[in-house]
Amino acid sequence: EGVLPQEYTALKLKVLEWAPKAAEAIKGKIPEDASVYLCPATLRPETMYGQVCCFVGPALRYGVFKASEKEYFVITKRAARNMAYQGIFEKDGVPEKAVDIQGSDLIGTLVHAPLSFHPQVRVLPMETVLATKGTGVVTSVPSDSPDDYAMVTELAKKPEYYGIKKEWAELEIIPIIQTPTSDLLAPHLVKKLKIASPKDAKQLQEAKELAYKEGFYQGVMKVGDFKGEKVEVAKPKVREQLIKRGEAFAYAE
Ligand code: A2H
Repeated sequence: EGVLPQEYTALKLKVLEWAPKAAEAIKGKIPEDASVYLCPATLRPETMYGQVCCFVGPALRYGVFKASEKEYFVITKRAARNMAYQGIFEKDGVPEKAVDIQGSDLIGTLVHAPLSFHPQVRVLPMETVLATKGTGVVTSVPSDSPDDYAMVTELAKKPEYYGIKKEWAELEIIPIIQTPTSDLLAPHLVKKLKIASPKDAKQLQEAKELAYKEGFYQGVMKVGDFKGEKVEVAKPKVREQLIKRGEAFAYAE
């Protein structure tokens, strides 16, 4: 790990409809007039137009933490502690956990994805989500993230195995960023490096590095308010816009 803190953008994906087990877990424990959000941490806010689902680790434990009277966040306990320390929650001190939830119980929950061409997306499983990084929640942008592309491809291939509906993993992948190589850089690299599944960790690492460099330094926005601008320039602008609208907040670790 580097010495400098990682500056994430934590997105607020509002829960529209809970999966049955999650609904049971939260019943009576959250005020009726409060909103609950899944809060994925991302380094690529400018790609949020391309969200198609939201990943959680099925084996991980999450909490529903009270951010304010009206807002609750679904994140790991570790992230809640960091957020409390960074003054993100209304009340200082130990974060207040309203509910404990197993990642697998969140699968199928319907959330609102800010900026996305697909405003409503499902929570889906990804076994490689780390409990030790970010919030333990990862928003999925298969156009620009090789990990995300490999995972949604796998989910669409074996929906029964993962206990999901096939259509949840089959939302259209829309080009967001044009680079010299492609306007769907992640799918292009996954095919080129012959990555067959999310378990091909070594090739995925390589694809991830290639995609990040080319996307950041040579990418141009194809969509959104900053269409035609370089990714380098658009990234902080999209981030600011999301934060101003109350759809995201700064989170560091
Ligand atoms: B990124 P770094 Cl389009 N476990 O967001 C595994 N991966 C996690 C995670 C966790 N607990 N928390 C965050 N991440 C992912 C978008 C994206 C991302 C794109 C392209 C590349 C990319 C959409 N997914 O990341 O180790 C999140 O995915 C490639 C580095 O802190 C987050 O940004 O550098 C990124 O990893 C943070 O990884």
